[in-house]
Amino acid sequence: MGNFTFTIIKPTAVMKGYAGEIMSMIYKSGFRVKAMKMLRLSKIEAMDFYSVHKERPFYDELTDFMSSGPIFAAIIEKENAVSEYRKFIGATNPKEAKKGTVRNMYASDIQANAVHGSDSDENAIIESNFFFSTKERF
Ligand code: FUP
Repeated sequence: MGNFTFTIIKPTAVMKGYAGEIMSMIYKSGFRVKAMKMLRLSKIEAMDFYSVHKERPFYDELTDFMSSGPIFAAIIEKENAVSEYRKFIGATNPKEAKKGTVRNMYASDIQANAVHGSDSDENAIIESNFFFSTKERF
């Protein structure tokens, strides 16, 4: 099991001013921040990042959404980070997300579901490399 994962605080959550509260929850759950930045993805970058979903019906809408405003991207560290973080953020669909999870508290709907969390150690590496150089990691 790896000790880091990659997360995004998505455009709607940033726009609504939830980024600080979400980061605070992340720290309080025992994650250490290894890297973090605020940026806006272009449509092309969002399509590249979500290319695993390119055959899905929601791909165009999802990549429009993910490029619609600034996001926070971060690499966070904890033992069993990928599974611990997915438990912490809750189900993809906020209607199914358990009480107290980030998506239960801050998601608007299944698309604007507040945060992204890598689904495997392999993807945590790929996604971290998409956003951060080695000089940006601590
Ligand atoms: P997750 O790993 O929890 O982010 O969920 P998925 O990999 O299944 O989905 C990736 C993203 O696609 C979700 F964050 C939101 C979006 N999505 C939709 O917009 N509509 C859907 O029906 C399912 C997912």
